[in-house]
Amino acid sequence: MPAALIFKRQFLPNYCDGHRNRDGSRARFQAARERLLLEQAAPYFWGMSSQETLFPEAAPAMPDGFRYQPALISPQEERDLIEHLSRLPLKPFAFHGYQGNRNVKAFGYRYDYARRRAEPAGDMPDFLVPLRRRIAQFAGRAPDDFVQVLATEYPAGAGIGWHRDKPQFEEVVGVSLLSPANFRLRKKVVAGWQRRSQRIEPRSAYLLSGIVRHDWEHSIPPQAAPRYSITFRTLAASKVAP
Ligand SMILES: O=C(O)CCC(=O)C(=O)O
Repeated sequence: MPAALIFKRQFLPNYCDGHRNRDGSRARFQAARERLLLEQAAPYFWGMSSQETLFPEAAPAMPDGFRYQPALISPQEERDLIEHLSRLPLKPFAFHGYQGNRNVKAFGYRYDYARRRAEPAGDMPDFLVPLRRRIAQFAGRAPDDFVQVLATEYPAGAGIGWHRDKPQFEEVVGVSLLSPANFRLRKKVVAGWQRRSQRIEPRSAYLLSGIVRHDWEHSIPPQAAPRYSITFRTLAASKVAP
């Protein structure tokens, strides 16, 4: 059966029993109605299989190694963490003399951009211990594996550009606080970029490991509302400064 006829039968149930003029031609209003419905529905039809037209389009799968966990912590835990974070001596992110519009504080290790290495930083504060236990459970690792923590404050209008985490670090778990964000992923392919994204809600966590951590870049576009993130990282054993 021609595609156009399948389309008409599917989207225009009255197609076969429309009003007719005396001479047998279809009444004008019926033809106009048909045209309108065709215009509205055609984009959903062409290019899809007849099976797909029955269901909304499914979001493409996220890359291997990406996991997302909504509601990892409670609203009260979120409030307590924000209270602690707001008292930390956060400093503007600095990169080769350029200052980003987000504010950060590293624990365990910090990345030195001038020397291109991870260097020891101050101990992780006690208030992060229960959260580290929770994210380790989510990641299926021991809490002590997560030896690096970065607290980041994004004021309204701030985001983070496309990047991969430094090779000194391995797995990354990020916890979001205060407002949602669009976590974008991209990977270079022959014809351009393959792209994915995940809306990350406050109190949620995401994991980057394996393929998504090594082969994909990630970024967060500037947002209207302030947000905090706490990212925990394991070390890539052989790549740490002696
Ligand atoms: O805020 C976030 O969740 C992303 C942080 C990030 O990509 C980074 O610190 O490298």
